[in-house]
Amino acid sequence: VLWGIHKSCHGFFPAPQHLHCQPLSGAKTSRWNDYDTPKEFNFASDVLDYWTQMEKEGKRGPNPALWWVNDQGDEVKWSFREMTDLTRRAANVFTQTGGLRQGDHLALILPRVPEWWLVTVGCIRTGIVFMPGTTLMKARDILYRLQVSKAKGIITTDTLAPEVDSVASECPALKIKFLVSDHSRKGWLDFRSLIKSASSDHTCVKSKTMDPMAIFFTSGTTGLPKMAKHNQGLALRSSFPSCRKLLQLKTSDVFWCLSDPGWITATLASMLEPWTAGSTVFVHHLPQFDHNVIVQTFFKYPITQCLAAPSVFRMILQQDFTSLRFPTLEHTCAGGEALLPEEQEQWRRQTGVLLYQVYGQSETGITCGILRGMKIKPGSMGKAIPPFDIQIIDDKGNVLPPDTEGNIGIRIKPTKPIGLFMCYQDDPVKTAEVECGDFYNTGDRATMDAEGYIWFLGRSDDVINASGYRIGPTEVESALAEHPAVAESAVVSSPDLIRGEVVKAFVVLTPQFLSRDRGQLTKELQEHVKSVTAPYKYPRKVEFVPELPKTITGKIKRNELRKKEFGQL
Ligand code: BCO
Repeated sequence: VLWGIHKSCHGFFPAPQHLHCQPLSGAKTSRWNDYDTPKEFNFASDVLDYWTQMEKEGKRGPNPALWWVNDQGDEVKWSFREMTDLTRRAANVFTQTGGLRQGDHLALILPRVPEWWLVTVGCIRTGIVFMPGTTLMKARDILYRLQVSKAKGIITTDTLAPEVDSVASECPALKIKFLVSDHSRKGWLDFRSLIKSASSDHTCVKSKTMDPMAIFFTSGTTGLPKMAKHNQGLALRSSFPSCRKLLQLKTSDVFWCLSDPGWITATLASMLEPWTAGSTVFVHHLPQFDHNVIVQTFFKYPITQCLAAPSVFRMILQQDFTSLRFPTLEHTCAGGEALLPEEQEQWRRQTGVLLYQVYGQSETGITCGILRGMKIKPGSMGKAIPPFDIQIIDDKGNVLPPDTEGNIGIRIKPTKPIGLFMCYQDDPVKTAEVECGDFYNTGDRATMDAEGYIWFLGRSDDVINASGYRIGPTEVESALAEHPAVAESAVVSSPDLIRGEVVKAFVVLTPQFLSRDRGQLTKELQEHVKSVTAPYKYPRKVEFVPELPKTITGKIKRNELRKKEFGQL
């Protein structure tokens, strides 16, 4: 440890009631309350540069803004000052070298490398809309995203560059490709060397709070992923006192979020939330999940807070570690899928740290949770976090009484809360479909008790939530359809002890494959899906059936298959 991280260390903010961030520009002395919506807001200039100024004035401790490590013993520690310098350079690389402009779309497909933070903030500085995606994607996933978003630029590593090159000719809007690598590649601009030579002189755009900032791809029941577009307000929400009460971060905190950088959780918890509080963002490269590495990391580094999918905690708890008493860990949160009360209790027993639940979607960010210090009701995902007004609604948007099952709805009328997605890009029909009376209908089922605690029950549609990944059945079915053995298939959710749910495919075989060994065919189909689309979507369970249950109009009754999986039929 090169610098002090101690539980006694005080943050910059003197007391919880002052947990707010004052913008450098604009209303210098006013604090943003839970409902404020300033006309202009930019995370880079209003938050990141604020902390740079605090560092310069000696008002922030020596902790880095970003602390990145990998398994080879490499470390990167950047202060806020360095972040400001480097992200200004990134902004210049995008606009001056890349020719990108405010409002252009940039596909961001990077693993957990320090450049991810330069790209995101560089985009925010210029108003370029970044679109994070997981590096598990294959050429067809990338092609779809580039085409549907009309992305002008892409930034990725040399692992994925050949996949991009294999489809680039089908993406007429794509003008510029940036490579994050130590090697060069024909047709690609070398981001690392451009950053070194770029000027750090850059004026941040004066973005309006309602200007677009990012697009997250989210899986739906029908068709391919939708583009949930967020404005700069997503970042502003992190500075609301209510949102800050969720984690009560201090400048001395070292926050580790294990989400893949392709998901909204990473944008929120690996960047916006901790930096709003002036905390340290901790990152382990972690190219593949490894519970041993995670546990060692908690012992080795002074991490004080952590957010991960419940599957991560579950996978750690299922191992036989001699001790999980981490020296500096104070607070842990789980989100992205359901968490069982037994798991919360087991985590508390073994680590001595409480495990809090948070809930959100790509469309919403974190909307509900157990605020730090709030009473935990095991199994509940907590209460609505202002400015969100969450109610349990019926299919017409009527608010249901306590303890009644319904859809989780977020009030959007008369005022749409800041932080909620703007729309599904270029898809007014799907945007309208999720509006239900005065509410945005999340599609998640739950009940709310008399104290406002929400209890998650499941999806109202066919979307599968496997270890925190939301997977649309159509994506998997269309990948399966490409294999000659598959006449047709139906993909549904199936219960799983570790991942909560997994993808299960019911497959009707083509006549020429009927005599083939089923075990071998299962492996072949799984490998096939892994090879044509992001591997987290592959069916971990496969069942061969003579036919699929269908409605009179020929629509597959996935609901029937799912209920059978969960033992309800
Ligand atoms: O199980 P198999 O070995 O057959 O296949 C696995 C992996 O091995 C493979 N894979 C993973 N990384 C790879 C790779 N193959 C090649 N190259 C790589 N780099 O892919 C298969 C599927 O992986 P998986 O992710 O389902 O399982 P894995 O690797 O055991 O990881 C487990 C988890 C829990 C770490 C992972 O599933 C995970 O990170 N889940 C959380 C997702 C998440 O962050 N969701 C949040 C979404 S945003 C949201 O909910 C809004 C909240 C505000």
